Amino acid sequence: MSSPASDVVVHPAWLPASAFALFDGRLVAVPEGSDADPVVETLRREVSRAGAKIVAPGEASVVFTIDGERSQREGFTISRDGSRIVVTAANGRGLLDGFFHLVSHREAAFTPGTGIEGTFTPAVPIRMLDHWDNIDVHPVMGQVERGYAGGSLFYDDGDLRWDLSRLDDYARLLASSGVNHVSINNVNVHRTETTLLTERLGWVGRIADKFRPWGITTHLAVNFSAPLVLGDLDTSDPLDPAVQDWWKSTAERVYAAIPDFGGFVVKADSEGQPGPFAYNRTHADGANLLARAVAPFGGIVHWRCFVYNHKQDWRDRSTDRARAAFDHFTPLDGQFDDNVIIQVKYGPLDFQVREPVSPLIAAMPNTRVAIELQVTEEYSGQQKHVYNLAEQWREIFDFDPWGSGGARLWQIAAGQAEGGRTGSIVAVANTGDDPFWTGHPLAQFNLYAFGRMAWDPTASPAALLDEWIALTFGADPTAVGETVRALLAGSRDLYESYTAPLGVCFMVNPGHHYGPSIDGYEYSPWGTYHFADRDGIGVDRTRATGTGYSGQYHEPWATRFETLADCPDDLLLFFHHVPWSHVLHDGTTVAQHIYDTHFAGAERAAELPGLWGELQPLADDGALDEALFTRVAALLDEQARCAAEWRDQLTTYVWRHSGIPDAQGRPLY
Ligand code: GCW
Repeated sequence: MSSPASDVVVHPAWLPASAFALFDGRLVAVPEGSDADPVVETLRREVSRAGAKIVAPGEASVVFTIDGERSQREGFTISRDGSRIVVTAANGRGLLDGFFHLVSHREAAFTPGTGIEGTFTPAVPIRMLDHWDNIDVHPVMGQVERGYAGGSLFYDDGDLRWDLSRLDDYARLLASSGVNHVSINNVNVHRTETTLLTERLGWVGRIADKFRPWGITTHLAVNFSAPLVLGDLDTSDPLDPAVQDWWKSTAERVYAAIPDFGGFVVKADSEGQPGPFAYNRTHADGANLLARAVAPFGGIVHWRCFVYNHKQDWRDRSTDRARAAFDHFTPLDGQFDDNVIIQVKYGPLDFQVREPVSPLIAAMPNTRVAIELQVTEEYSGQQKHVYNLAEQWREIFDFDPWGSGGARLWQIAAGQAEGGRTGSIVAVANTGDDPFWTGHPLAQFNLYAFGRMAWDPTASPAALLDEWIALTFGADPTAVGETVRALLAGSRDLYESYTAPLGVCFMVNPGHHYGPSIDGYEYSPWGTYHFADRDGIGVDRTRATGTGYSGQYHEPWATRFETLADCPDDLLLFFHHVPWSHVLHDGTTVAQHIYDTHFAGAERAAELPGLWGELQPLADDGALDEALFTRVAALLDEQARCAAEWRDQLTTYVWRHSGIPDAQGRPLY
């Protein structure tokens, strides 16, 4: 076991004591807990911790009650009985969700007529955070792959953390936001991490014990070649009976140790991870192999679709990474077992700031689909820049793959699209052992918003921001709240304005993916090109003259993306290769658009430190957490610096390649 964690002060995020003020002194009735449903006991503790007194239902002003006959197993109902609030649910987790619903509504919760009553049911049953945590510190990726918030909350340099008590606070934060499933290791499952299934299974059990009282189910990412990697067999062929037996007996051992284990997450045939292709088998063969091992116990397999050739020849312009997931998986629709959920990244490339929604999500009506998001900000400023992910998720969830009048994207995961089946909403976590949990303190908002939007994918980012600000910083409209709102609202558009333009993607430094490197991936094997030259820029993904990717969409999008005049400007360079002088819908040329957005974006970023700096007196007199103030101040300086670097590289690149001067004569180098 590793050494005890230092006694660092952990920030309460959106659950400071002040957030519970309305329960202080209140009389509340809560059922007795039981071994069968430990979350009820958690609720009792939460109610007491909030300062309420637990009393019999007859004396209470808030009554939590379990209704075993309730038709919805998930969610809760809030009603009023005279002046009493009654929260009803089928189980402890439903009641806990109801409790946090009241907390998040603050005064309104106890004010009649404010509309907090009703039945609240999550859109999807599985709202999962995937942690890309390594046990061993990986030589390139560190303790947490794409982690920007310090080390792992679970592991510390080769070992399980000696002190897991911080997971109590973590699980509480996740549960309060709506998350109810976690996967606890990297999907790139290295040798040591493979043993979480076997000799290190006890660790998984200890972590699951921490999440269980909050109604959170634990899953594990597994290595498809585990039987081979662990040296038990000389094959991982999914059709080999010995391999099938290996997975069955392994699953039996896992469920004997952790009876409520959630299931497996798998990255196969992707970026060097092993998979069924090695045996000429399909991904349905592979997924069903694992699904059949966990099915007797109610387990689920989340099978990722991030399958593409990462050793592409950049000279070959016919291969298109964006096509790959759709091409691999749509022929398999209908072949996956019922307990397989196909996990698809929201875009066809890789968590970019602007890419079209993946056509695969709407192309498998006979398959359960999970939409995969990244809360960790690999490509969106790495928790050094302010970036409001909820604003981006709003657009993603609202995308209408069959055109207006048809289902929205989120409804596919929710099983509400025609012929569709219920899937899940999943995101890669942005947390670590950083005292602020998320590196950038304002990135806590994204964690909160993920849970809330996985529960209610129609939620408004502005309303969630208000809710989160009130919980975290207090409800009164203060300078802090106003400034935080000013920083976060619109921050996605701001980031986009000074980074890769018009949906062209990447242009980041290879490897770590932070900061500009316009040609960084241009001659690499990764399939992420922009094809800029003296004449123009962009990827021709049309059916007429390009890779044909536009044809993977249903109408009206297939035609809209294909047709230069109709393609949305913000995705122009994703679908078309155009001259620098191409005129956008607003009348500016591509070259001038890049100049204008980048100069304006960097200028705006340069103003942010000053805006935040106005709060200095509040930090001085203790009204604002000084450590938080200082951390944000330093990060805003870095954002401003980095935005200027992006501006100068992008604008100079355009100038040198196109020879088109900036109409406003701003400095180019
Ligand atoms: O975005 C890419 C990341 C990899 C990651 C991969 C994936 C875990 O750069 O670090 O690997 O996606 O989603 O599997």
